Order: sequence, then C-alpha cells, then structure tokens
Amino acid sequence: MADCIFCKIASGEVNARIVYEDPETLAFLDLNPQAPTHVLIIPRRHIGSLTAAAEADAGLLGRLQLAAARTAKQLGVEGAFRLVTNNGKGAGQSVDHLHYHLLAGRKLLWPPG
Ligand code: DGP
Repeated sequence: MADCIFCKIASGEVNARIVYEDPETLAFLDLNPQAPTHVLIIPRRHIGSLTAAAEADAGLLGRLQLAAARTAKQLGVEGAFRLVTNNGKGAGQSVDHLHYHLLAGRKLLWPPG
C-alpha cells in the first residue's frame, strides 16, 4: 500500500528500530512507547486489521505470535509481557496495517483502559 507507513517501514523506505525480522514478519520499536519495552509486530504484507485477515492468512497470524514470543525472549521480557491488537478506530487503531503491541517492563493493569 503506497500510503501505508508500516508498509514503508517493511520495505525499508522509512527507518525504524528493528528488533526482529523474518521473511514474513517484522518487529520494531514503537515511536510513542507506552512501556519501557514497546514493540510493534507486523506482517510485511499489508493486512488492514485482524478482521481484514482471511482464512488463507491463518499461518501468517500464527507466525506473528511466534515472532512476538521470539522478540520477547530476545529482549529478556518473556516472563511478563502483554500482546494486544487494537482493531478498529473505536478500539484505538490509528495505523491501518495489522500490528500487535508487545508491552513489558512495567506493571500492566487489568482490565486495560
Ligand atoms: P495503534 O494506535 O494501535 O494503531 O498503534 C499504532 C502505533 O504505531 C502507535 O503506538 C504509534 C506507532 N507508530 C505510528 N507511526 C509510527 C512510525 O512511523 N514509526 C514507528 N516506529 N511507530 C509508529
């Protein structure tokens, strides 16, 4: 998607602090961190949101979660982290490219606000 900031990060056109990558997924530091560790995990291919994912994306969705777990281990936060996606504007989604937030390094309240 030409005007998608996360597609531009995935293609290397826009810089980001990448902490994990494989052929299908990418993890990079959030520009506006909400916790000491705040990483975004995205598919390289554009999918607008979780509800935009198709049956054929099932494998990719699983690999995104494995990428998140690997990233958590790499950053030493595998014992306590939260993985969350905001789906839709009403839930706080501001970038229309599927992404999971990996948050760690502080007390994480439940329920989230
Ligand atoms: P959400 O509100 O759930 O759609 O989360 C989008 C996140 O993306 C938000 O926490 C800020 C982050 N973000 C937006 N633009 C950029 C960018 O250009 N670079 C990086 N690293 N993060 C970005």
